[in-house]
Amino acid sequence: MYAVLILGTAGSGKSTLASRLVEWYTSKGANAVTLNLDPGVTDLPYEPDVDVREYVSVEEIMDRYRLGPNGALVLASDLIADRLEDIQRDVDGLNPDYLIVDTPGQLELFAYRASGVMIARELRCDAKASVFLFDSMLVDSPLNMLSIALLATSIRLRLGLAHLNVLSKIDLVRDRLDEIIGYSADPARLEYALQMEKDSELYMLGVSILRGVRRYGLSMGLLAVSSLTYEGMANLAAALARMLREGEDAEQ
Ligand SMILES: Nc1nc2c(ncn2[C@@H]2O[C@H](COP(=O)(O)OP(=O)(O)O)[C@@H](O)[C@H]2O)c(=O)[nH]1
Ligand SMILES: [Mg+2]
Repeated sequence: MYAVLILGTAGSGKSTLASRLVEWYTSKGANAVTLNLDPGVTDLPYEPDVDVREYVSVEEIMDRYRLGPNGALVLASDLIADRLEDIQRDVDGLNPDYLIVDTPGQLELFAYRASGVMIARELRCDAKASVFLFDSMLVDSPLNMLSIALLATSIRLRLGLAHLNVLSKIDLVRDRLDEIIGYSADPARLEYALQMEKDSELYMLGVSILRGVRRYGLSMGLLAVSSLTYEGMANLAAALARMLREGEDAEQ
């Protein structure tokens, strides 16, 4: 079994892409299943095959620990780490070729607390990879592009997984797509664009960060994908296949 964790800021398109990837693999004849790790989600664009909400209920936690919704969500996210064996048993019972892991809407509740690292390290499978979504709608300036690249790099540092950077919702940014992809493919171009930044302190900060992340954070550029039009899905699947096969070879 290969596991693919979908990560990104709230609303970046994680759940939608998770369901599209499962459709993609299923259409190729593979057994692909979804794992929902968001204990607080109320409407998912797919029916999860394995669901953390069966084990962790935000409402119950609010009652039992007398917490408000935010506190309960934090605790619920932490409690996922204790239910990993249950999740693993459910997943193994389905015997999938691909497990697509949809992570919580609030990235920090997963990636920067116990459950993210636990899933990244302990989930048993042949190889794992993470996909980090750059929300096209948030990449509206060179500095914002850089700040999301920094976040992606931070997540990579935190989870330590093979990592793919993906530009999501490209159907919404047709007119800026070449520019955004150009920045990701050629950090020198991004650095040049940063020079247009009026605030010199931000510019200096931006350039120092860019030099730090360009080697690893943006080294492979951005894969452009739309879950609405399915553009880029074949490229994404191919890049994942390469990465997962390499990961599998490294495990053996
Ligand atoms: N136009 C467009 N909208 C998208 C795409 N992917 C997701 N969305 C929309 O973006 C919103 C957030 O998506 P969702 O998958 O729930 O994001 P999540 O919070 O990261 O799981 C929803 O309204 C989706 O319909 C896409 O590729 N194109
Ligand atoms: Mg979601």
